[in-house]
Amino acid sequence: LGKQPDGETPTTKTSSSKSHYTSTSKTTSTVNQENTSGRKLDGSTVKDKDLESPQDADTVPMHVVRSLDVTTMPRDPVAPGENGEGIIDDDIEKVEEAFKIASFNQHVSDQISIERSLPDVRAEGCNTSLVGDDLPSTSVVICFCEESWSTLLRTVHSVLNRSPPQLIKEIILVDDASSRDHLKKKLDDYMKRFPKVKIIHLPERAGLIRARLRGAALATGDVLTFLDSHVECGVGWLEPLLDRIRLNRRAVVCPSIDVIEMRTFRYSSSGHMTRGGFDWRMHFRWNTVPDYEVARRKTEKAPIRSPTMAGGLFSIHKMFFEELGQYDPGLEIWGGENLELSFKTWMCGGTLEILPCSRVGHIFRQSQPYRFPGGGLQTVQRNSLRVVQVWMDEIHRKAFYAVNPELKDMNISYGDVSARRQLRERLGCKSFQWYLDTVYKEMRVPDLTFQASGESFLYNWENHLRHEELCLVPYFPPPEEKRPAELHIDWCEGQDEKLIWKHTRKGQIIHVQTSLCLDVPRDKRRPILTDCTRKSRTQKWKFLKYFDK
Ligand code: UD2
Ligand code: MN
Repeated sequence: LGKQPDGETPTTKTSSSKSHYTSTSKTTSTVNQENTSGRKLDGSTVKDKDLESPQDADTVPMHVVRSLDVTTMPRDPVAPGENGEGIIDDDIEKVEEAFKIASFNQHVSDQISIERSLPDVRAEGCNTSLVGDDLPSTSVVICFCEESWSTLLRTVHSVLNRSPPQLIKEIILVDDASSRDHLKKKLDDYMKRFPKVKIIHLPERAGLIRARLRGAALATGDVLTFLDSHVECGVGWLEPLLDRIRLNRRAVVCPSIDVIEMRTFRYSSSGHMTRGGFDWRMHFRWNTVPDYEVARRKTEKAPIRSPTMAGGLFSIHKMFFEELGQYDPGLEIWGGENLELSFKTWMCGGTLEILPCSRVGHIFRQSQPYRFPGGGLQTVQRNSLRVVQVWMDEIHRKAFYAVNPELKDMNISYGDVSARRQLRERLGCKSFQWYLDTVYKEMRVPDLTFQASGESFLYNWENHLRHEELCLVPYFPPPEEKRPAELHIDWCEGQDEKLIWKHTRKGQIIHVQTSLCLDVPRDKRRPILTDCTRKSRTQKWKFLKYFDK
């Protein structure tokens, strides 16, 4: 701490004044959460012509991206946390207390400079990449709720220090009605020294989705860049993002998200081989880049096409964000908006990429330091339902309910989605099946014909006990261990006979190939396979629900 920030320099002329990046500030300054129809304010509903990519995009003058982390220069290289090192803190009481407040080790964070240096973990060749001279400018929107002081400041300083100043139109901090004292006047006072930082304090909790919309409405840059409030941007993080949008204004781009370990604050690379997906519970998932995408890309540093984004860190042209109807303002607090934006980006004419040349570290935490007024699970389920109802085709909606039968019974009200469906219609978006076939080829739609569903397994008409792509199979320990057959889960693909279970009227679940029964004998804690002739009570099973064919 105590080092003078050096990121703020007088604004130079930005590219927004250039002809093919017509400023959109006029149309967007009045955008509020009611205007989410995807319709332009002049009433036209056709796709925005200004979003067509400039013809000369790849013949313009270029320059080499930033490769030197300027903040490493005047500092003590052995100070705590420098170069992304972690700190092991043995003060267990303090650490526990810190986790209670922040859901991460705030105690360690407070010991690390808010301008600490980071390792350059970009993919090979990134530090000599060329980017266009006329990059669009960006407004960085960071919303926060109950964020810790040191992590919030480190976020803002990393943006100021590691971005070419002329590209940053402003940094908009949206305080989502936090109650903590340091996020009020103290924050306002601190940020006064940075003319580019604007703060809005929302009087009432909006949730991260509507808070972002409030920030976006104030933005005057060409591109919106969203960040979480506990990140650290790496050297040269911004230019690759803006360069992709310069080439294609319907490109939505994410930095590679590195990991700031929540206990030690060690910065570690997430590599160059992951992309976003989702499962049929509508949870975001990290997947290994599949072979067809590896083959398409010629180098390690090439953009990775990604079916979905994690949600927190990305850049999008402001006009494209508007064309897509921004976010569904009916989404509450947290969750679902990442899949909504991912689905419609692909389905409605855009692309979504992760850039191995742009690195931003994020503190992944296990819980949140803020409350969910409507209940955590309920809120996320309701948000997911809205997204499913609007963006999936009939067959995928059915698949979703089949994997989540409890949702049908709970009859959760997801509110009115007609305006969002109209948006999809008006934009002439492609089908969800097209999206799966084209950008998420390895994703399979689950078999819808289940005969029964339990808490964690579905029993389909092929007589498999399935959990998504995984199936229940017997496992036989080596004979010398003299242990009974156990159960494992394995990929369902290519297992054939091994997967077949017969559920009898009396309740037994028989593994057909071996004629053994699923059992949890009293003295065992886990299910095993035993002789069916025991006919014991511990061999009787019941699913939560049974279905007709
Ligand atoms: C991930 C995303 C997050 C968001 C979320 C799904 C990353 C790294 N993070 O969860 O951005 O897309 O998935 O919705 O991809 N916040 C508010 N008001 C609220 C709740 C949160 O302002 O009511 C802020 C919060 O302070 C943080 C940001 O929104 O800066 C994201 O919340 P998070 O960090 O708790 O979400 P995360 O990273 O678990
Ligand atoms: Mn986060």
